[in-house]
Amino acid sequence: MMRVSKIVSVLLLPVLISIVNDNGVEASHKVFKRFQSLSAERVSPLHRPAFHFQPPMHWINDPNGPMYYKGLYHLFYQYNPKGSVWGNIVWAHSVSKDLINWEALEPAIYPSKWFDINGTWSGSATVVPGKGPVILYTGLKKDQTQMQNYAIPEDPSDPYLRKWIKPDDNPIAVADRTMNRTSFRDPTTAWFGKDGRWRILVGSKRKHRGMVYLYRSRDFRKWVKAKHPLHTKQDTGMWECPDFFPVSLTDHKNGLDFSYNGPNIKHVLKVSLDMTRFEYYTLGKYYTDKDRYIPDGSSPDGWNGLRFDYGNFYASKTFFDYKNKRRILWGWANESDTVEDDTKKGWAGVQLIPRTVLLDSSGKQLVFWPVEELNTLRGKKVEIKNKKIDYGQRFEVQGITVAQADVEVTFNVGSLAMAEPFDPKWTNAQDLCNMKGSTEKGGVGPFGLITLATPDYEEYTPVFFRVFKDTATNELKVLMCSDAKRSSLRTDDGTEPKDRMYKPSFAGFVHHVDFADGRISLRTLIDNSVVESFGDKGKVVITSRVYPEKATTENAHLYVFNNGTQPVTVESLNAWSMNKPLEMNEGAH
Ligand code: DQQ
Repeated sequence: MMRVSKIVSVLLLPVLISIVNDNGVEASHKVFKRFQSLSAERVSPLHRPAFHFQPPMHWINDPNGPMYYKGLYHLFYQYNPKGSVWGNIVWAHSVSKDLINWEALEPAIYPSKWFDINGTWSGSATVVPGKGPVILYTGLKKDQTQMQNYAIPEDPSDPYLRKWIKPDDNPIAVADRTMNRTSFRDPTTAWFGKDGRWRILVGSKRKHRGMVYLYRSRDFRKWVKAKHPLHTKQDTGMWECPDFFPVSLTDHKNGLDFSYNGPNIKHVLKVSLDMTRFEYYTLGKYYTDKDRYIPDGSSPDGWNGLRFDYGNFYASKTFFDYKNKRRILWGWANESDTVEDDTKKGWAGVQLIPRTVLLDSSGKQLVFWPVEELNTLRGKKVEIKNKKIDYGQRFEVQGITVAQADVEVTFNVGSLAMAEPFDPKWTNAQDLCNMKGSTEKGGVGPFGLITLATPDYEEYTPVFFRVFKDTATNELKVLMCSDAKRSSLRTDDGTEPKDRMYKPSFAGFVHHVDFADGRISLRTLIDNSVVESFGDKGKVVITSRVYPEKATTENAHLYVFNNGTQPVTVESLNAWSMNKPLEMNEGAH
């Protein structure tokens, strides 16, 4: 409870204040009316990512309705065609053959009917056998009531799915009197039950209790709310963008379709918490006969739960890639600079690199990894082998474009005997990272990468591990940090906290590290203002958004460091300059 109140007071107050916007409607984004339709005059290249997905200009948020259909990957996303803050939201639409090179099409869904005239918000796609794709999305009517609608392609034989129709029997789900009509949104992809009925979840809350309502349908048109929500949790607030899917306990290579219901599986329920702007997930058992989901208790069901990403990552959504039998996760990273910066830049928001999702061999958490297609963008390579780093030492990685790079390192810590004692009071990884940082001397660690740095550390974003040992249980506690505290010389120049650049010390505990022969790995994708890191083969992922003033493009440096007394060896480091996708950012919206 300590933690919740702390989050609420320090971090969330501005968010909470903005939850009720000037219409008195509960929305999930800060509303800056003044900037909403201020079209960008120019698009600033400074800090603009090169290989992450972005439209040519303006604001983006949630990924919507990702799917694979007739040889193409489709990505829709919440987009403001008129400005670089949230507002005027449409479903922009892009397609790709490889998840890396994208072609922009016309927006697929935009406000046009009484049931969505005030907003076409997030949703999902389902490829219905024999019928083709169906999109379910949230529409807002004039009085801001949120309702669920469906849209179908005008021509399902067109792999591009350019035109979408909203049939007249919409909406398919409206809030009844027991429900909160302005907190009822973001339908999931549907799954098919053995009883011949489709099922979806819709996010909501009642008072402070977050929940996902379950709906069932035989024909994908008439949907009936189940008597009980699939799952609820007190004091978690609005559950946005739920996602619910199976993972295999035995197959650690392939993903499973949403409807898969064989033996040896667990289910994942992920929700995006509007109050904290973080997501969490639980693993659990889905009882199909009763349509109940019970988390298995291996991680907290609430604020302190496991996360897909411990950094700037929200409103994520997975889909099943029928072509390669993978489950792929898309997530949105907002900017961490100010609203004024975004209107000046002319753009805001990126989609992070799509990640495969699998159950870890421990069965207690998920693991994530950038889709292998990303490797096609790798250019010039540098390789370093067996380099020992003593306490207080660092070495520089040179010869590649370090502000736009993919870096894979395997560290060997040798002995763990020097691990610092862990204080059981340190329950919050982010607080611990903020307290210890990357410079305070440790035992085993801190060691890792220093990205987007100036040589004198005026600016730097370190990504690192620090190993502790709980002396009571002998258990190792491995902290992973991506610390933006010193990422930019830009001080908090706003007059009010809400205008300040956000420079958090994001962190997570890496569970179930086996330190095989002392090894632990780190992969970091650096893309000008994105630092996206995968620790211990994807057990903890952290994304930071950073805006250095000096450590930009060719003035940026990359180092490997160790500030622990235990020497650490870089067994191997492979780093590549990353090319820009050929077809990124083309086409008009
Ligand atoms: N963004 C959408 C909502 C969703 C929120 C509106 C999450 O549907 O709840 O743009 O970022």
